[in-house]
Amino acid sequence: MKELLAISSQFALNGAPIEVKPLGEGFINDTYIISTNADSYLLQRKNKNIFTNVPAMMDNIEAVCNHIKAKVAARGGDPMREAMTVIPTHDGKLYYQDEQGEFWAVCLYIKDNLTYQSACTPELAFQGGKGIGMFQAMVSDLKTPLTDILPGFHNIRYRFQQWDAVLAKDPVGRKASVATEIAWVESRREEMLRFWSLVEDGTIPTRVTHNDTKINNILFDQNEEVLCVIDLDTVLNSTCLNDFGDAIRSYTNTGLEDDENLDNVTMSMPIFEAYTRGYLSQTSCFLTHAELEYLAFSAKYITYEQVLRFLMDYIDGDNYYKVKHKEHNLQRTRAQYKLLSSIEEQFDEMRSVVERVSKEYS
Ligand code: GN1
Ligand code: MG
Repeated sequence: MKELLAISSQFALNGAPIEVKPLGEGFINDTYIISTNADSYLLQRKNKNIFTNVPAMMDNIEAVCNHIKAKVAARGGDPMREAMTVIPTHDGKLYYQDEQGEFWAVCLYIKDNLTYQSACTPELAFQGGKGIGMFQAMVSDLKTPLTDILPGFHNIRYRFQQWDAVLAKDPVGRKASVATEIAWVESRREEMLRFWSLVEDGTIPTRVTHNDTKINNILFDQNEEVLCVIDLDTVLNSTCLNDFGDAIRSYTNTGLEDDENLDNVTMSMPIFEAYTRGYLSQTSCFLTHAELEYLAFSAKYITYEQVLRFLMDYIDGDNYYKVKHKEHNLQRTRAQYKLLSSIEEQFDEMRSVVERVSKEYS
């Protein structure tokens, strides 16, 4: 606590820090809430193994925040509540590096918000879709070039390079025990690469995107309407489809991301339809025909990618994601595969929903 208070006081807060408490359960960073007698702030230790260029990451975040603030102000909204605010250090840096070489960053805590771990109602899913749609629309004319701080993040060709290397090495001898799960990944390799080649050849455009659109990365207001999109660590140039697909992976799951009971896990069609409606209400004006054509497929793609990433980390000996027990990454793999199977079963209907809803907005 004393150390965290000392770190907090490096930043230009309104008032002196009184208390610092842990918050949330992110898989990557460590997050705390700082209280002063005037305001509250989020303090994060950025995971430097994953984010190898924190200064560039913070520049990306700052550029996106400022751009969104200007848009919110122009439409008469409250830029301090509807956009994130990065708090610099006293010497004007967007991060603080401590003596151990750890990187810390602070942003304003937006009070009176609601957050959810799952989309319990179609209304909430609609709001979430609207939130990411608005985010993409607002950043669509961002002129500041973003640094690619996570090369290949949602690029399956790159993920296969990592995958092939980890399997060849089999560093902790787990490979033989997960032959069934490895076959799930391998049997879909070509299908996923075919899709990604459309991004590589420009058929599907690249835009400024969020890249981590889980429901808990959106703040809702007291009326359960979208307030602000948070966790901008992964803002990158990628395809809008990845944002849509990752949201569907998170919102439509009737179980948990790591559910032990696979019977709990299915893709909920009413939630899919509501999210799609919210998302397209903001984006149908700029999405291309090719993007709409592959919107439903993106849910398959990102869920598949997540199966691969969890399984790869399991085989690699749990180096990337924080785990709560030895088999956690395998449990996550199986739950995400169950979700993928449910998406595959309902895929034709998902495509029809996208077609129907996009006509409503055209
Ligand atoms: C990670 O830490 P968190 O929950 O914001 C990950 C996402 C994964 C997600 C799985 C930088 O996000 O890509 O989809 O876990 N972020 C990074 O829940 O790898
Ligand atoms: Mg994140």
